[in-house]
Amino acid sequence: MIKFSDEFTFGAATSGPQSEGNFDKNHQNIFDYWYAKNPQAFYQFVGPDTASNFYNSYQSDLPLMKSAGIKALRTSIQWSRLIENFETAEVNQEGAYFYNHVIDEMLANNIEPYINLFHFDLPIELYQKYGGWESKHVVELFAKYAEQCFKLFGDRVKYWFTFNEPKVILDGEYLYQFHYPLLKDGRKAVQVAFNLNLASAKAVGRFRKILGNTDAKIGTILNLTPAYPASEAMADKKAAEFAEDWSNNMFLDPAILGSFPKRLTNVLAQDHVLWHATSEELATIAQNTVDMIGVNYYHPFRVKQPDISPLSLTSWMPDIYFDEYDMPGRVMNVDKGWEIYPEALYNIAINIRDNYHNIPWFVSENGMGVADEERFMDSDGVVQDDYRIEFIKNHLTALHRGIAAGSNCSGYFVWTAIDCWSWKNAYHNRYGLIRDNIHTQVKTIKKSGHWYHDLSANHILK
Ligand code: BGP
Repeated sequence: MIKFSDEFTFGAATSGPQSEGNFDKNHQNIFDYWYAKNPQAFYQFVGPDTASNFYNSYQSDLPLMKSAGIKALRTSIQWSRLIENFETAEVNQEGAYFYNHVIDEMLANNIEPYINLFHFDLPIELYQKYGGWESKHVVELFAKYAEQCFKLFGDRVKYWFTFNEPKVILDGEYLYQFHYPLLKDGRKAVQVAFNLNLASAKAVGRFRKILGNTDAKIGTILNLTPAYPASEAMADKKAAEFAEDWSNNMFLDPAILGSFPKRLTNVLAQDHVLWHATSEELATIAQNTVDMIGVNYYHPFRVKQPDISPLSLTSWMPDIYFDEYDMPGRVMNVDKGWEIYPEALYNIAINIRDNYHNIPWFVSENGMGVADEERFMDSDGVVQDDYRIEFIKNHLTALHRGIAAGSNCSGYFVWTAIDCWSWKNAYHNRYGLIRDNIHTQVKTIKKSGHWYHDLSANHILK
């Protein structure tokens, strides 16, 4: 039996583009655009147009979430819904009406809103006109949009986040071709990494001006994938060191410490791919660090020395310095293709405690995506998802050890509340505590949702 403190928050996470549906939106984001252009890129041709219909059903979805024990909900505002004119950040009134009501309904249900400003959903116009995050002009437009959000909703929202998983923007859009525009360009990825860090810092700066004298807090949400070497061999350890800097520290360091890891910038400079940055921009990053961090954790990052030398003639990619390593005997979620390794959550807790000023943080996503959950439905239509309960339990157990060791973690947000649309995978893998029948939009609490309700009521993990 493990006891979590009374202050510990049991929540859930989702995002605007994955839950709302496209209803009444004036602008397309990159996923809306990509789906319209190439629906076959998405599992069973299912796009983001309906998602889990949150736009129309938030008034009934939120009480359902409450019944599943969710005390705080992290979701995101869609830039393409809230803003009418991206240059001036003029607000779209219908968009503002929607988010105002969602926030009010959350509060009415005693669900604390955790609001994120960007979850992969770049307005397509900004890519077409400026190259999206490759452009510093877009960085400035993001800061203007953030400012509007703080002004519109800052009277009720206490927890703000600039980005979700900036690293995945690099991976999906600029390196490994799983998000539009499907590029493979290591040099651009490096610049985008800098620009995203700058955009986050600029938004933090606007936050300090507008909400700085309130009790509101701002952070960023990072997917941390601790890098473990395949062996104790020096070459494997070096590979893991680079993977750690590239995947985790390139975002953790500027967000919390205000500067980039020297070990990484040295390599990038030596390879002639280091980003363009002015001293003024570096000062903006130094001066605008966050109050807290959200950590999305799903799987570890096991690496070994690359099969071919980094000196080989090839275009620059970060993985000239490491190969991924499939550890024999690892526990897998085969449906998603991710290793299950709860211990990493303990390692993350200790890393934040020891290397990042023990900054306040929480698990902003963790969960298990499983295909064909009808397999596990009982005669009442309730998914008997014992595997999900087991997954959450094991991760909470590792996390609790980190907290007992002094790490400043204040909550656990499961991904996700209601089954939602998962990018290219659409509805292939389901993560929810609540099942969504996507044909009827009837939503039913799974066994894990009932279990989570008891957990969040008692704070006791049995
Ligand atoms: C995270 C994203 C989420 C969510 C989750 C599950 O990287 O922040 O948006 O989608 O992963 O992954 P997937 O949807 O690819 O199964």
